[in-house]
Amino acid sequence: MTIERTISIIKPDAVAKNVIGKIYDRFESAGLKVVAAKMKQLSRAEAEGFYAVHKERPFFNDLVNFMISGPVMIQVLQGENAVLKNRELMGATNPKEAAAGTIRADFAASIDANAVHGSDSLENAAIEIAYFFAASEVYGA
Ligand code: RTP
Ligand code: MG
Repeated sequence: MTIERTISIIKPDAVAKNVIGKIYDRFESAGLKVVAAKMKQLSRAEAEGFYAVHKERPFFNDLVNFMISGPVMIQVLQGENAVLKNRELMGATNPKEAAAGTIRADFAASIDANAVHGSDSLENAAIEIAYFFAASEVYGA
């Protein structure tokens, strides 16, 4: 059994749709625990830094503009295989391809406005947690 931590971000579209609680229910029902959380309006520099890995991609500007279009809800999820479990709960990047019952299938409108972000590896999870939270702000045992 591997207890991991991962970053989840509820993106501006899902915050605006008022489905933070419904998305938290997916995490909790799957055995993932919220051990840190903050609502935040990202600055352009924060969003560019967070998605720096994509900075040469054609969709980078649209992605950054979308991520700063309203507040996001950022949380650290802790639990068994948290990184992969969160990605499974999220569903495919393009909601049209996301499996039925996943967060993106149920709450996302398009590949740009796709409701949630999740760390894609344990290594990136550690980097992303440190990007948004001080160690003292994470409450998992
Ligand atoms: P995320 O990082 O937000 O959790 O999404 P992801 O891993 O499923 O997808 P990723 O490849 O990391 O892409 C980051 C975000 O960029 C937008 N995107 N647009 N138009 C396109 O082809 C395209 N590809 C990616 C999506 O909004 C995606 O969530
Ligand atoms: Mg990604």
